[in-house]
Amino acid sequence: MKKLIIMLALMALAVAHLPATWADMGHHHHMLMDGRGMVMNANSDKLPQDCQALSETVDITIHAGHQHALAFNGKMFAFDKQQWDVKPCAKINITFINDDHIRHQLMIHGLPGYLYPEGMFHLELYGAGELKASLIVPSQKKTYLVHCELPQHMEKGMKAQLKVGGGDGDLPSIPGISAPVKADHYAIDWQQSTWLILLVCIMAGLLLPFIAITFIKLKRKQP
Ligand SMILES: [Cu+2]
Repeated sequence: MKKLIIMLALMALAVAHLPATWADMGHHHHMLMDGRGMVMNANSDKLPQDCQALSETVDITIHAGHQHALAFNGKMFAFDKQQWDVKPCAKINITFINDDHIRHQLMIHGLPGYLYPEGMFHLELYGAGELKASLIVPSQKKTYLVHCELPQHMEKGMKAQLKVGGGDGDLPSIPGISAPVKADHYAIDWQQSTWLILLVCIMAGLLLPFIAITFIKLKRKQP
């Protein structure tokens, strides 16, 4: 009987602790999830330690999708802009819009870990849709990486940069902004047939004026 009471007491204790543990987990990771997507580590009110006050509040709308990559050769996905500039200690209200029907993320890296676990601000949409979330940046002049971490999305163009106070340089491989670390190489496969096609094209190019002249001469001779 004593054992049963102890067991029941332990079970009651465990059940009582469950919601607290869940709440704690949710709080620790600052995570919001629903059927459309998720927001991790949003921060609309906590000032970084090095900021006395907010310098400005900026609203930024960021589109993600295949159509935004059309401006860049060889790219598949992109954001509609590749760079944003804000003041040190700025609050940024982000509206993230996914124009595709596949998953895309908007991740900002290198933020202070005491406000953003793992230094990361993370928005994600599982398909077309819209999400809103805010963050506050520290005072340091720094360039932050903004990208989509899904396999190959960054390599295929979904990479941008957020400059605070002018930033500390450009990151590599930002479409339209900085040179790639490894440039795409479209090699020509020089086979016998390639040479033959090239030769035929050159011959045709050389012959064309003669054919045209002959044709004109023939036409003039006609009464
Ligand atoms: Cu993506």
